[in-house]
Amino acid sequence: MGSTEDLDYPQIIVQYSNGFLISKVMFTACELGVFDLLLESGKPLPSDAIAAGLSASTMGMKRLLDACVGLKLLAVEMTQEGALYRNTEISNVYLTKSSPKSQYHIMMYYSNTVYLCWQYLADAVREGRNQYERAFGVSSKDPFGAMYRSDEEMLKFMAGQNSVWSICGRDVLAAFDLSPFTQIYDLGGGGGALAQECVSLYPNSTVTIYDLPKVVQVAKEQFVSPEEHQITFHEGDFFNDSIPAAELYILSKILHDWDDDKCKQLLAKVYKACKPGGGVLLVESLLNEDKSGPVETQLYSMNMLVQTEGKERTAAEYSKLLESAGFGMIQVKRTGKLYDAVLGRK
Ligand code: ASE
Repeated sequence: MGSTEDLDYPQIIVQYSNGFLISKVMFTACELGVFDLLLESGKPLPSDAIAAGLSASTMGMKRLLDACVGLKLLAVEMTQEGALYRNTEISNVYLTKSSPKSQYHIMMYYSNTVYLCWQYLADAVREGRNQYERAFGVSSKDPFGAMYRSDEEMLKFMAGQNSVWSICGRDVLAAFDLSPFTQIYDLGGGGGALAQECVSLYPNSTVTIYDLPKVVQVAKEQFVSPEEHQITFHEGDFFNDSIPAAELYILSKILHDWDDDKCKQLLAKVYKACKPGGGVLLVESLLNEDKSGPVETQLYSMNMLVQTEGKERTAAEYSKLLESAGFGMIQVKRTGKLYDAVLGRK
């Protein structure tokens, strides 16, 4: 890291300029299956074997592998037969498709969808709205209509959103003792990875995933096993359809998709449905009160600008939204990871 006083050589400007090159190298190695092949092989491999195994050019693959070594995503050892490449520990755990902690799907979503929206970041800032029309030629009026413009896009989004809970799910659910709440609704629960973390952490709970009919259908078919008896489903649109009574509602990365008016509307509806003594758990990435950081959250807020109608907020902003809907006894827990937790009670 360059110091900010270093005006002779602007290390930080160079580093930020190259940031997207770093992302694309990692995304591409994932997409081509480099880490999967090296995991399956069980032994270090030369670049030509990796190239052949992945139907890539030897020259292109060699360059990609060397860049991955520079990024510490691969290790290389020199032998008489030449360079042999292997995964680092972190790549085995997070970059292979089959690992339970795999971040592969979120990276594919970033690389192939988010990336294209960011092409129009300047337009998003100028106009103050998302860029689906420019990026994909679909109306930006209904952001989830645009995000789910095809079954394939919806599946990619659901798989991507699921992957974050393998690294943050336990922390956000353990931030508060949720064991008094046994009847839980996960509004916009998507692929159900957070619901699965929830029933494993709270064995006496049942979680109902409330989401759009086509999301629920895919969740049942591809993400949640029918053997998972603590998880049930409810098909609906939480803005336009009724929300059943429950003890706890989880809104995980939901409010950040919407403006304050829509958030208040949804929270008022949740408050009405909520049983007395029940509550609502917001799972979001919290900005500092002066919005000075964390930088990941600031960047996510830029992404909400290009992709949704929402933004990332501070704990005080979420508390105000909760209070305006009637919730009280608001508690905030920062986890130190990407996502934090805010609990309000009825
Ligand atoms: C949403 C979450 C995301 C809507 C669109 C999204 C994410 C990416 N696109 O609710 C996950 C968070 N990551 C970023 C970059 O914002």
